[in-house]
Amino acid sequence: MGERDESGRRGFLRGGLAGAGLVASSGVLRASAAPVAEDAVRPPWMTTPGQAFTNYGQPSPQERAVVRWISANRTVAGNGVSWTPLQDLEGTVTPSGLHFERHHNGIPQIPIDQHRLLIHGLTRQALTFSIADLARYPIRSRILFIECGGNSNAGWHRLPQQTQAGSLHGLASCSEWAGVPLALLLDEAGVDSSASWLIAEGADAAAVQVSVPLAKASNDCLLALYQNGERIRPENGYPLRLIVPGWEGVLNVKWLRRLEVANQPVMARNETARYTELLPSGKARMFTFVMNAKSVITTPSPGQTLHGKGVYEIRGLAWSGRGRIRAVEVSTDGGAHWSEARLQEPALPLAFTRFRMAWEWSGTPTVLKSRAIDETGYVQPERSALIAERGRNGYFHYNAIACWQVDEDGEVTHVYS
Ligand SMILES: Nc1nc2c(c(=O)[nH]1)N[C@H]1C(S)=C(S)[C@@H](COP(=O)(O)O)O[C@H]1N2
Ligand SMILES: [Mo]
Repeated sequence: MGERDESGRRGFLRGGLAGAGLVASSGVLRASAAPVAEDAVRPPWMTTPGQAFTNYGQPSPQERAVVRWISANRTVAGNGVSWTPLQDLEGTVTPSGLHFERHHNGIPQIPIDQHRLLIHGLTRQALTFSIADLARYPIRSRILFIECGGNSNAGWHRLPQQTQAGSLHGLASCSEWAGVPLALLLDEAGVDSSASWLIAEGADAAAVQVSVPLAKASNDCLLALYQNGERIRPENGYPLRLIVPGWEGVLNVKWLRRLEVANQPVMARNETARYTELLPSGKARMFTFVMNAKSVITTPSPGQTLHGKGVYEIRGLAWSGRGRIRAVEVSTDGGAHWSEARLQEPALPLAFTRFRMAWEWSGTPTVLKSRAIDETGYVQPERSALIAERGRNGYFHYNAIACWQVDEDGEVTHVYS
């Protein structure tokens, strides 16, 4: 049955709960019944004309609390992160102004007509492109998540951190990215057969450098010019950004200025001192590019309160760097039983996938969990399994099942199982 058949109150109950009649008769989903006469009174905003046009729209001032949560590094200028408030958003696309941020040295202010992209190294010819030059190539667009490799790393702490879902897992966002397929420009430059890596460099003060295997670079990478229909926001890489679908956020170099075709990785700080981790065996994990499947329940989630027993819709996001989300299973009893949530269509590969499931809360304390399964059959692990595999030196790539406890007052907190 498609989403449409399941819309409305009856579908909600039928699709999500056995014994729907029982829930309906308990009256938990009713709207408040107002006397009809009250509807006839016109509110003040219907008695005078509204406000004037604006050149660029802004969210309602009443939504002022829906903001990125900033965590700035006080010792390095412009270094830090800001988190997407996942718990306050719906659907799958992150509003551009709420896309998470990770800057190593601030946001450069680049005049668009002075920006250049250089492609050089093991190529038949070196090429430079202005933004206007790039705009003459065919454009492709995809809805894709970007997730920092350090997202969710509070999960490695011994005690569950008490903060909102977005401040735990919101170094991940999803946008429509439009730009020129990188493969086209690599073809034009003429890549030497000895080449195996592509080194990308940003035009920020940190001059962030990363190495991308050439096979990935010439497969599905994009040189993005647009984000959610408009030019990329300054903080997300204006005017040009490399998009490496499904792989660690750091590879998605912002303010992209240089691509060097090479036969070895550059071994920059971000791939040696960072993003390399010791395993219990003493071996190091390195170049762990793909982001594994993850899911998080955004409603209800920590900091939110359920107002009494009855029917609620559990809502959340799932994504995988290996492709499409095949299923999301939800447990409302701490993991004893699991049921499949409904996925919002279309469930696109390498994009946020929204899941929803009806739940009748009995009013007794319980733990909510979700686990993502992607199209490769990969199943999001329990925290204990992740720690058994990775040991206690982990900092990056934490993707264990998140557990939200609902207490008898309906308050939601973060727990580990
Ligand atoms: N030039 C440049 N590119 C960069 C970074 C940076 O600081 N400078 N940060 C990287 C990291 S670690 C991540 S997770 C993503 C963050 O992208 P966003 O700020 O658009 O969310 O950009 C990557 N690209
Ligand atoms: Mo990152």
